[in-house]
Amino acid sequence: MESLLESIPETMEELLVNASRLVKKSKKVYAFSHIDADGITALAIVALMLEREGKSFEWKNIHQINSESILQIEEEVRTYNSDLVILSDFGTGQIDLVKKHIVGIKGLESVIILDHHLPTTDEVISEPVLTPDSLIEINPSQHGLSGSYDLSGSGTAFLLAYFVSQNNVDLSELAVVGATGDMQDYYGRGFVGLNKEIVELGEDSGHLKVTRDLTFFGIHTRPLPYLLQYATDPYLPGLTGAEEASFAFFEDRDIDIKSDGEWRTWVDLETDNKQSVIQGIIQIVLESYSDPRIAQGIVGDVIVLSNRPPKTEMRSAKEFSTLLNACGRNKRPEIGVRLCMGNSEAFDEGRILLQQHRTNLAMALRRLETDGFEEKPGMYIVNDPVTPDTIIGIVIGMAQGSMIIPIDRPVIGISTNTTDDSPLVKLSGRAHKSLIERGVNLKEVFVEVAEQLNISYETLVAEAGGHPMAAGAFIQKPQLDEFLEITSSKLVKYLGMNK
Ligand SMILES: [Mn+2]
Repeated sequence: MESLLESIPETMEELLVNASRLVKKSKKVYAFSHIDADGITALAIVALMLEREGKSFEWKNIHQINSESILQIEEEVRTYNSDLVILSDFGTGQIDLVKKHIVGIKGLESVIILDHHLPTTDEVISEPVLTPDSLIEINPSQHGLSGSYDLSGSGTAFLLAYFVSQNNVDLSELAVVGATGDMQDYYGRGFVGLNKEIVELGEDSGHLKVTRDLTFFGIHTRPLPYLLQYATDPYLPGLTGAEEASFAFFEDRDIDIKSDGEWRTWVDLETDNKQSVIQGIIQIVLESYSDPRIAQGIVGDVIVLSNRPPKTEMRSAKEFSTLLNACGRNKRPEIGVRLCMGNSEAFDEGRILLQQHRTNLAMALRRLETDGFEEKPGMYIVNDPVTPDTIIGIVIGMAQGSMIIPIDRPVIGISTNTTDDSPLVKLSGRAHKSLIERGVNLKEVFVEVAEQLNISYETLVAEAGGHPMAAGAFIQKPQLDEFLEITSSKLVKYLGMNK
């Protein structure tokens, strides 16, 4: 606990102290958050904090804050007559909209932003606001920390909850689930920075356990053969997608895949069986990949939520975050928030959504395998009018993870199947970490291209944001081709390509 507090930069701590004072003083709070696993857990943390403080509050997930949705937020805040608004996992990149539409609403005393995304423009100096309390923005990236691996949106929300009361220490679970969903442990193996401090706090208070185990998805829930058949990180040549081979793999090693007629999962295996499976997998990986680090990544830190029911998705940080993403991607993020808050009916509904989500992903991948992708200078393009904008990013990420699309260039997915029949086209970009190491920053590219177009058309034609390895943009249809052209020429420069 002390080391967590010591690791928070002083300037950020000041803001947290101030924000927790505003939370305690508030009477009616409206909390808004993003729809992915990080946004959902952030909102659940905020809602549980408010509930425990005995506040009246409302909450809502928003797909994203833009010039349209801000009007809806404004309307809700006015109608509810709240004195405090909390925005989590977004807000920094949209701070001008927040200032223009939310700050200063009659009766509203303060707005607290809990975000970890980088600001969209370089000018971080904000013009003076009405009173010092009217807008507090808490974002690790403004205090010398990284919002990509030191702290997520849910982590920032957790810090506020923890400053409000140390009884909220159990919410460290949700913070770690959110950070996992945001792939904050992707840059290396395991968590670093404040994320690591939060994991340790969760361990010390008996809510989390970090074990060294197989890092594959589904070790708590998937029947053994399907653990291999559906493995995509990494793709296992000969096993991924191969049902018979995946069954034979266990047979060859004399490992029962069922006990008393029930499927066994990875966590049911005895240590020596686990070791023989891991050896077999490592052998396949070493034979198929030139990079030995891929084999090293097969075993790593796996976070177990020790107080959650065994053999459910809630037992592991990785599966829990996937369950929440499934809720968000199926346009039911509120189910995710409720299940985080302990509602068991919501948990059952969430599992159904997860099943649907898997079916949607599998279908989208199959379409991609059949229809293929386009090759452009500096990038690959997936143009799929069927795949919804909410999952296009995951699909292109999985396509690269499972080698359907090569990883030597960023891949950009185009989706016209947008939420609410919006006239905008959604672009989703993914860059493999080897490209990030070479200096590729997709978020920067998208934001620069959007700004360039907005200036040249003298109106808002594109909005962009995200992270170096995973970025997104919304674009007016007529400007789509131009956006892609400029992006392509910028990426060619980044990659040092001459074609
Ligand atoms: Mn996030």
